[in-house]
Parts: sequence; structure tokens; C-alpha cells
Amino acid sequence: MAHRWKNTLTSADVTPKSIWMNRRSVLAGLAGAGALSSVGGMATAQDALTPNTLEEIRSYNNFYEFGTGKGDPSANAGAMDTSGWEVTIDGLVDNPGTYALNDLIGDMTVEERIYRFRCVEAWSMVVPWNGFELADLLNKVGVQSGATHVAFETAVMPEVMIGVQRRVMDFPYVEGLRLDEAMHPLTLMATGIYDEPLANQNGAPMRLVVPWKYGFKSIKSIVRITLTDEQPPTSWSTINPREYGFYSNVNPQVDHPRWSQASERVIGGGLFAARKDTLMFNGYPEVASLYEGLDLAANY
Ligand SMILES: Nc1nc2c(c(=O)[nH]1)N[C@H]1C(S)=C(S)[C@@H](COP(=O)(O)O)O[C@H]1N2
Ligand SMILES: [Mo]
Repeated sequence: MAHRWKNTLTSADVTPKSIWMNRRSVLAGLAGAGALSSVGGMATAQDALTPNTLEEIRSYNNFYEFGTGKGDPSANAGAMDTSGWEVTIDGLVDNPGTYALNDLIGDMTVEERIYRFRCVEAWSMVVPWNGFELADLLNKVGVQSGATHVAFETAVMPEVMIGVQRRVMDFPYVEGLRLDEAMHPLTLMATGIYDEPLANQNGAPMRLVVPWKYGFKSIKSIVRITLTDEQPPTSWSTINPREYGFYSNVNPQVDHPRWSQASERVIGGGLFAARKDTLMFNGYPEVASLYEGLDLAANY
């Protein structure tokens, strides 16, 4: 299938904002790792952030609807039919409704964003997403003044989802953001990777990507987006609030109760998987102002 969204931009095009933002965060990340001297001319952000291969990104997954093993989503998610996908927008919005996906996002400007991706389980990848800013979608549907948070919900298709059949957790999988986090220009709705439509195991046809938060915030295969005036329940913080908080910002100084978050295992790169230091906000310090005055150890 051809990548069907209009206005597709890639790194080959002039994409000042995304490239600039990535470059800035890469600089900060490298400075944090003490490697500033290797930056040299800083040609592009892509030079510094080497993406994982498509094969790696499509074969090592978490998508519990299709099973709890890392290989289960790639083995099982192909059975999900994403044609005729609809997304319901409701709550505190001017234009609520159930939309055919293309009617909702067909006019969005799709950009390439090469982001670090850090799972709470302490592994990481670098993924070249294609997507649009969630803010563009929220502005299109019209957020009403009382809204403070955004809630997201994943499809539930028991016929094809063995994890749903086996009730490995409560479904639908739900997630949420504060409205200011949702409106941040780094927050992406992804529809592709490497200029190809998302594979089902990566959350086709549309999934959230919040690069400064642990991966479980980046909810897949979204069927519902709700604007609300209270903090919405989220799947993992409901299952275990002590281990998984609502914010779940990547933070090397706040360990998971059962393991350190100070470093991460880099997926790929052969037999001797590299480890590297985990960066505050996963190397996106531009989001720090969102949390001024908040105790990040208490609000994990
Ligand atoms: N609906 C749904 N979304 C989900 C998950 C899930 O189990 N179900 N897993 C999360 C977790 S823990 C991670 S690390 C990422 C993994 O995304 P990837 O497989 O595309 O790398 O998806 C997140 N989104
Ligand atoms: Mo994760």
C-alpha cells in the first residue's frame, strides 16, 4: 500500500521545525553524555541519532493485545484488519463524532521525526517515525476551554487479539496526557515508519508517540480520543500505581521499584548489546518547563 497521506515531508525536504528541534535535543543529549566534541559540523540530527532497522522495529514489540512476548505482536497482529478504521472524538471538543480515519487526518502534514524510544523495561531504540503533531489534530477538532487532559483508547478486536482472549490485562488499553503535554510540538501521532505505513505490530493505522515518556504512554491502534476535565485512568497505573505513574517521564534518577532506570539496553547492534546512560526526559530537555514546580520523584 502506498503511503497515502498528503503533504508528506521527509528529511530530504525542508522541515525547519522538526529538524531544528531534533538537532537541539541531540546536542543536549550528546552534551549530557560528554560527547560534544564528536558533534563536529552537526550536519543533521539524523547523523547523530542512528535509527534502528525496520526489521528490529517490527520484530521486538510490546502490544499485549497480541500476546506478552516480544515476538508475539509480529507473529499475531497481521490478522488485524485496519481498513475502514474509524476514530471517535468526544468530550470537550467543538466537533465531536466518529470519523473515517482519512476524513480525520487526510489533510495533516506528515513529517519525519527521528526520536529516541525508551521502554520502562530499560531497553531503547531510535525510530524514524512519520506522523503529524497531535496539536494539529486537536486544533482541527477544536478543544473547548474546560479541557485539561486527553484520553486515548486502543481498539479491542477479540477475534484476532489473543491477548484479549486470554485477558492478559484489562482491555481496552487506555492512556492519557495533560493537555499541555498533548499540545507540545514533540508529541506525535505516527502513521508510518521509514516512509512505510505502520506495521500492525507497531500500532497501525495510527498511534501516539511521546518521546520523553516511557514507551507504554505511546498507545497503539487508537480508536478513541476524549477531551476531558480530569486526569484519565491509564492502563498501567491502574494495574500497579506504585510502579507506573500517570506522568512516566523518562528519568534516570527515579528507579522503577524493581530495577534501575539509570541506563538502558540498546536494541540492535549485534551479539554484545550495548548499554548507555539514560537521559533526563529521554534527551528532550525542552519539555522541562512543562513540569516546573512539580516534584518528579513524587509525580513519577
Ligand atoms: N494498545 C497498546 N499500546 C501499547 C502497548 C500495548 O501493550 N498495547 N505497549 C506499550 C509499550 S510497553 C511499549 S514499549 C510500546 C512499544 O511500541 P513498539 O512495539 O512500536 O516499539 O508500545 C506501547 N503501546
Ligand atoms: Mo514499554
